[in-house]
Amino acid sequence: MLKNDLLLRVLKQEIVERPPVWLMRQAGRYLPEYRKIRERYDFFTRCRTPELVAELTVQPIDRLGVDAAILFSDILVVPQAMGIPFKLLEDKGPYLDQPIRTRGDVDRVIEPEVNKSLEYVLKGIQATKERLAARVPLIGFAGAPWTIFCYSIEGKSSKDFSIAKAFAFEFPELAHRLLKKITKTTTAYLEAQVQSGVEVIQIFDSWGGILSPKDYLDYSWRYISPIVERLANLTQVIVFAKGTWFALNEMAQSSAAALGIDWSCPANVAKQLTQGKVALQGNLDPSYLLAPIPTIQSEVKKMLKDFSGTPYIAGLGHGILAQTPVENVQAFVNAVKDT
Ligand code: 1CP
Repeated sequence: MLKNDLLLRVLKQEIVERPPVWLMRQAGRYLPEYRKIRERYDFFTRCRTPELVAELTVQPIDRLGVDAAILFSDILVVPQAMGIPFKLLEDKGPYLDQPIRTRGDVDRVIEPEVNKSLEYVLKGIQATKERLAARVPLIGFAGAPWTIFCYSIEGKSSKDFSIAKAFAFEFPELAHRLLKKITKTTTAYLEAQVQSGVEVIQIFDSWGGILSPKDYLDYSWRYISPIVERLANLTQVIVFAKGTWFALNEMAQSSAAALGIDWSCPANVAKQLTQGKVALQGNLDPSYLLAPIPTIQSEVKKMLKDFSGTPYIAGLGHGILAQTPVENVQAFVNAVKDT
């Protein structure tokens, strides 16, 4: 039994004493104890070493007192296991020497045995569960197929992923073939995470919002949806698809327990589009955590008021920025907990 099951209760649409709070990228560079480990081990070594995964996952629990842990890992471990050799360049982010651009490239992408090639993540989950000692639930995650597709074709981060979009629209059959491979692998991977002990799954579609409403349904939601339906039999699923308020109504018809909302969508619009069918999670602009603490406190107050009356998880509309002062992150968490 978990000592703090606020998040799980909200995901079951139960009435709770206060909204649970956790933050995307709560393990990360804003934390001095994270930076210390970062000096000694490169990024994917941190992801591949179960003791480091456990340590980095638990750091924000110890320091901030948030209501959930999110596994320290990355969405790019999935394409790596599929034979797409992502690197992470200091201050540049994900990088591929040879992005996927041809039919041959798509054909060479493998559908791995996830229990083998991603065993290190599953071991990381087990090590983390021990360290957490049932204090809070552990959230596992994966990238949405569309977001993984974007990085794999573009080969790096981008403002608009114009190469990935051009590929999708020029070679739709090839694009869908790759998306299907990613979907199959991601489904198996998330099932394995649940079997290893995560209590909640979040799917990150960081780049869903670069698509038009029609193309979002065709290239992204079409692949997220079967993952959600499959995983919902095993656990509670949160879908965070940034910039896709236009699809909230459609997504709320799924078996997702919650939808992540970013700051481009006001609470009342999110509520209206989802009609109480799912819990809502979000949605403060992470840049507000760079403002003075009294501003953070009043923004949290407004946010909680705006989302009241519906099952709700307090958080940000995207990840914590690396330059955020820890005291400000703590002030955000305290402001939610003090309500
Ligand atoms: O120390 C460092 O410089 C590494 C920075 C870092 C961290 C802390 C990266 C590289 N990944 C992570 C961890 C991470 N990534 C987590 C851990 C749990 C937590 O939130 O605390 C999670 C959930 C992710 C997921 C992730 N990786 C996403 C989806 C969420 C989002 O931010 O939109 C994406 C798009 C990535 C790709 C990625 N990995 C790392 C970076 C810097 C990026 C983004 C690059 C870009 O902007 O395109």
